[in-house]
Amino acid sequence: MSQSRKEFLKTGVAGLAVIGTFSATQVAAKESNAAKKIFNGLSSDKINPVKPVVISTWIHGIMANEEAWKVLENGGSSLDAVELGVKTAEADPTNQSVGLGGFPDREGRVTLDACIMNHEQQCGSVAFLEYIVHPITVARKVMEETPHVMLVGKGALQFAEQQGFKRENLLTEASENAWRKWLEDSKYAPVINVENHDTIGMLALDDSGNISGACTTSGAAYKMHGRVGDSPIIGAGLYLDNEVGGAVATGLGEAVIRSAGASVAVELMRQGYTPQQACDEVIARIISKEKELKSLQVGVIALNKQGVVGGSAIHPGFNYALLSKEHENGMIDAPHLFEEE
Ligand code: SD4
Repeated sequence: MSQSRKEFLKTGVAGLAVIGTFSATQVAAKESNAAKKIFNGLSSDKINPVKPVVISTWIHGIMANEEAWKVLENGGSSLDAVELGVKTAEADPTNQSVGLGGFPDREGRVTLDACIMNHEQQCGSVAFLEYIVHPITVARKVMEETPHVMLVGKGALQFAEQQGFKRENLLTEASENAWRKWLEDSKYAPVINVENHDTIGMLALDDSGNISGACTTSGAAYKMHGRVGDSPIIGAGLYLDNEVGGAVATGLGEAVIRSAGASVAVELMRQGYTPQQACDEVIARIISKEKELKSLQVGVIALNKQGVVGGSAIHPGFNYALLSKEHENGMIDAPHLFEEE
């Protein structure tokens, strides 16, 4: 990317969002900022669902939203909704980026990352967890049954087994075959928008007006053994504050961690940004700081207390599923902020 393009992003999209205190006029000015004109695709600022509402990343979000809706439409909690919702992707062996059937690391081992957060700012997380189909449920157990937030590796597995989870082989034939093929070159080059599904991140606002979020993944395919991405890191892959809203990220976790993606989105919403603007700003900052943008994809989605949603990405191809009382379960193409020259 040329310097001028970077500068534009800094002073255009990113420039409108320097963290600080904004007057009402400044906040209003952001609404009509010319920078928004560069957005491609549907601006989800236009969509104003009423509660309950659920959003989740990628096409597997459709099935996940449906599951979450069974809880939400009966007045259930957003926490139950997001846990049940993302479990659909974890259990699906054909989904090679989450849970069972996930692509392994370079040693052929499937290691999972997940976290969950509720409206009381409670959270639980597991990382580098092997053999357990539903890391999100283990993460919830960490939140509810331990004094800790995060357990990793062997300790997380030990805890899961103590909680009654059974060990299973998560490496399906299809993922093993893909890994064996990868071994021929052994080149670590994450492909963006893998088959249009990647990490599943979900946010829900329930009838009581409470927000929860969940994020779960098998991480980057063929990563180094022991690598942990953004998905189990509260503040990077997921963050929420029930006074404001929540955000989840997908894509290359290293870039999301470096930008504290989800927590920045929430802080921007606290200062008056719409969910769409907050997501755009997080993506713009990543674009302005990361060097290798061609092969770097990050997508962020956000939901605020009013049930307004937003989503944004570096490259085209990122979408998210939205379901609410007023919006049939369907995909929204997120605008992308990076244009190759
Ligand atoms: C991660 N955000 O572990 C997750 C998923 C991923 O390429 O790897 N996407 O970084």
